[in-house]
Amino acid sequence: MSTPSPLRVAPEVAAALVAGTPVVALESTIFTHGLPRPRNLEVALDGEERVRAAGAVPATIGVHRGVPTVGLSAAQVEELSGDDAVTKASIRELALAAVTGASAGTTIAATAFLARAAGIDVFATGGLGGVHHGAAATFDESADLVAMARTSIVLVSSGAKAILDIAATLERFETLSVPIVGYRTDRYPGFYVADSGHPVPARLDTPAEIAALLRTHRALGATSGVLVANPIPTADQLDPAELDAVVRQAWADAHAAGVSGQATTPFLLDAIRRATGGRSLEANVALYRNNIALAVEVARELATQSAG
Ligand code: PSU
Ligand code: MN
Repeated sequence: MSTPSPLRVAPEVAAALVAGTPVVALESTIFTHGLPRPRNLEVALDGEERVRAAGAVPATIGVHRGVPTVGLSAAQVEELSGDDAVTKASIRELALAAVTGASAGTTIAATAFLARAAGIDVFATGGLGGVHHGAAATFDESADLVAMARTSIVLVSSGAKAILDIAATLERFETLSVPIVGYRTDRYPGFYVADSGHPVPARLDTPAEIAALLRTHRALGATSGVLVANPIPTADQLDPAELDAVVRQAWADAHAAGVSGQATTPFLLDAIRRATGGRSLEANVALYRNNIALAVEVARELATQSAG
């Protein structure tokens, strides 16, 4: 006997996919673990609203009471955003959450995985996971890396999170054969800042070209995702010189507190928020909105190109 799929796709999302209406996937770890309350809920619902206002359908993805869900309702988003018992699920925790009936925010890795299972082509987030500093000794690199190597989806982010070893992250994506394109930039973005200090391997200037890239990648039989690196608007970025010192201090605090594993990323983001008096939070929200806007345009192009 085979196990029926435990995945739930909201009727609105399923209908949009059938009709060729553009759909944009949104993750839930960003609001369950990445942003402080009550701002987390506000940002999550505002993100959905922006997708709708641009004429697309949002699919916020997470695990609600054991059900991996593509297209959480507003009530479900609210429940996940306010509950301390909600865990952080990467791909390996999905079945576990389903079996135990737990609620979980899904990381980029798990969100991309579920989005693809539902047939979604485009996903917007804030900052991508990657290789942590000291990974040569700790082996701590995000499951986002391997997931993007295996999942055929366009992910719009503002680069890897500033807390990461960016050079090592870019090397790993090269090894994993994941295309990375800068959107209207030659520099790889640095999450809270527009330039991480590293060049981006390639550049595209229009949503239509990005859509064509995914379609051509698939047509060649390539199975990885496509990373679109969309820089934070410079008016919204943090001071790059200040950020450097703040990130260093956040890491020192994490070591002193003995933080490791899944808790590392949320701890660092929160330490940076406190150290910048909340300005990193405003930057995070601004870049997330900017990524959602681009993701909608890419989803629209993909919907049009498939129809044609
Ligand atoms: N980007 C943000 N805020 C977040 C994250 C990314 O702006 O909270 C989350 C994403 O869900 C990402 C996860 O997948 O952090 C990476 O965690 P880790 O390094 O433990 O894999
Ligand atoms: Mn990790």
